Amino acid sequence: SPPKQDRILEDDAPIRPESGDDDIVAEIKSAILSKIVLAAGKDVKRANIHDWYIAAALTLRDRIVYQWLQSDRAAQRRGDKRVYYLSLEFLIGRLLTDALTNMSLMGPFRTAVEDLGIDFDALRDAEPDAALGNGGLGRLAACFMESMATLAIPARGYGIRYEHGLFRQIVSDGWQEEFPEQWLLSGNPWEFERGDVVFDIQYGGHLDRIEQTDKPSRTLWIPDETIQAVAYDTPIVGWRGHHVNALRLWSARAVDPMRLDTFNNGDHLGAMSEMARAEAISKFLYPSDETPAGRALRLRQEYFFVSASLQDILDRHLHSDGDIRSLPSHAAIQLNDTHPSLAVPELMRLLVDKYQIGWDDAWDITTRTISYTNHTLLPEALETWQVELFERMLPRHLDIIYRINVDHLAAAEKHFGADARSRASVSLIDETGGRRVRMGHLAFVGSHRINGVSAMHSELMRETVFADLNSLYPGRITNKTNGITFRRWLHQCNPELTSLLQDACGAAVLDEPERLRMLEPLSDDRAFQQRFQAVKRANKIALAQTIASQLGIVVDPSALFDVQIKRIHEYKRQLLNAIEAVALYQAILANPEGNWTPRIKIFAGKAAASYRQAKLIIKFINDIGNVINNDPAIRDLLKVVFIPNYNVSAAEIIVPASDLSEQISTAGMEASGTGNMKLALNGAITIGTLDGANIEILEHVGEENIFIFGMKADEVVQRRAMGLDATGIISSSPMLTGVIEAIERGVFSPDDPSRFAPIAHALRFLDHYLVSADFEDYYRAQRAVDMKWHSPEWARSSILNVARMAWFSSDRTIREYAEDIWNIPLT
Ligand code: B1N
Repeated sequence: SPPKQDRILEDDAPIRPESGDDDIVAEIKSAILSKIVLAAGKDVKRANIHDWYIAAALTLRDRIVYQWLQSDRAAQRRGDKRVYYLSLEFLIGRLLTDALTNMSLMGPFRTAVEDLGIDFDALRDAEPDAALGNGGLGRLAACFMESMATLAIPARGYGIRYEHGLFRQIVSDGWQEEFPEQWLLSGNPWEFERGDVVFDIQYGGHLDRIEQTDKPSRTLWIPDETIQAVAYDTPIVGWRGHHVNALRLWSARAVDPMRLDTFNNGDHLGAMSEMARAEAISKFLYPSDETPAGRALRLRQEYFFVSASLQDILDRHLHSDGDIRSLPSHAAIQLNDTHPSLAVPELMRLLVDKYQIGWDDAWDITTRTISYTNHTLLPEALETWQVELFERMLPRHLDIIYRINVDHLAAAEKHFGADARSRASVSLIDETGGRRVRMGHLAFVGSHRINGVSAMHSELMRETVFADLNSLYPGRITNKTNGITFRRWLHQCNPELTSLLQDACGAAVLDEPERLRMLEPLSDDRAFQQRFQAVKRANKIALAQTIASQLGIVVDPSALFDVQIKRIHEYKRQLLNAIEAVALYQAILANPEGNWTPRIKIFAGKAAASYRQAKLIIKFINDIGNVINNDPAIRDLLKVVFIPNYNVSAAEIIVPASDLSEQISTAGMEASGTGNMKLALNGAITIGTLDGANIEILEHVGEENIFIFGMKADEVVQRRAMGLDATGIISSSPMLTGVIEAIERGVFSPDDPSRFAPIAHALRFLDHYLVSADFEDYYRAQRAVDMKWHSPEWARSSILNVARMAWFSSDRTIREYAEDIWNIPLT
């Protein structure tokens, strides 16, 4: 039973209703049963697995809420500085197991559920993934939310409550097909709708200039469209359940649900058109990952969530402090990439237009509050918006951006002198070929800190895209290498390994990952190696079962599981991996008696719906798999498997079962990568290029425990300058020649021999991603993998990877943000 009302109101209210550990299982059981009846409105006998999941989630949520309110009250009382993490994406996955682990209730809940005759795993699987993100950027935001809660940093995530998350991928005849995702269809037990937290968001219209005697003129924005943002809060529980933060997601709705006059005139659909236009804003996640999503609706989404969040932040600050000018001491606003860059002009607008603060003071408040994380330097992914579109949708913001640019360009002129090139390169407006607002520049200029996500990436920021801005504002760029939460990516997804690690390093390893170092002396210990390998094998058997049931493909768990799981993108080079499979296939056919290492090449990932070449690569992987897997001459020495609909829950099964981690992006193109960290933490050995965080993984695990190949970032730049033609490279590689010719002959597409002509053409003449150029060295590195697989060195390296990954915890990353960017002291 809940505590008495008056206790709840007190600041030192108990964490949750007191109860002895003995009756906790009984208490959970009875709570779940009453939720079935009272929340689902059903007889227990008639409850289906989904009802059981909802009842379990609500039971757990009740316990979290007490802790949540307590965390908030404590932060409020202390007047703590808060972090506001603005992100267009949060790739959360399932929450039940996350919250259970962190609340230390996994055991009692499992027992309670099974006592009630319900299969706990089925109940867990009844929860849909919250897939409100595309890939690494969105998952990083989710890991950061968990780490901030773990470190008891008062923080709130802000984003959009998309009704449909990332599309569901179906692979049909080898082709990707996209279907809408429906995570909210049967309700979301985690969230609280805040009917009282609603903000008006305005668009369009025009500006009026008001001249004032003895004061500077004022600008009045008269918008012509208003919609509303409604808050939904989801609690995010930190490790050990001590601290809980909120993820606040905004949903869009029309001010009026319909126009009654239109309806009464018989135009029933027309009457609801405004509602449809408003609701469209939070309808879909843009399925773009480092590909341009240049649509007006995307800009509407960006402003929608930025404006709602900033109004909310300022309201809350004024409510608790009373002085708008003290904002920078109480709030740190972190922009996750440029998607929330409008925070810069929006904060200025609110300070200047609404709170009547002078421009210079407002600018000082803004830049001391905001900071910006850059996640990509790919030119095609750098966000810009046409000035005309901006002017139509957000005229006041464009006006403010121009005004910011005036002061900024004056500073640039002082710094660079009359150099027109530098001036043009730092301007907030790109004037080359149609005027466009540069969102990265806007975020940079409006921030006190700008960070990259790996050491090399941050260095490249200073040297390339932001070189001139860096010279104008030296010292603003800093590095914060990404991390991952070990709670989800080790404790939860790999419980067997976790308990082995607790045996070896002590139970405290759960709280102090540095203790993983204690594995080092055990890495040569034969008995320990065997226990370690037994865990891996069990995880591989589980994955093999998934593959068999989903795809009808039988894979041998004793083969090497070679895994590439991430968005499909040319720069990530799934194609390099796939053509290596073809080369290996041909080599096995040519020498069937060779000492081959049985391998399962496992791919998973989604391609942006509009990205043709990436979708063709998916078809290619599936088609080569069809040929190779069904060729009796191969005798199961090689299999190629594409697991459809990759998402967080699929990763949680694949990661613990991986032997080899493919991190093979063209050097200089992957800002960091975080899958590389998840796989290494679970004992997979990396084969990779010197790119992103791979470089830091190399530094930590040591060169004998990783396979590095390929051109380095500066060599990539030089090679491209020589042209993209790979004819010379191909003619000096009989193996690559054989692969390309087989593709061109239609060996893998007998039903349509020219299907993969665009792939062969790119390999020959448009080798922008250096797939052909890196092929030979990659093949060599793969054969070194084969050699090592057969020696005890494999287990040793695998253990040493786990032992040396502690630094990649997102707790470490968040501590660095707190110290260098947010100025939040940690105890
Ligand atoms: O962000 C991750 C990094 O680990 C990856 O290396 C990086 O590729 C990824 C536009 C992006 N960069 N940019 C995006 C996502 C969506 C979109 O619409 C760009 N994603 C990354 C975390 O730092």
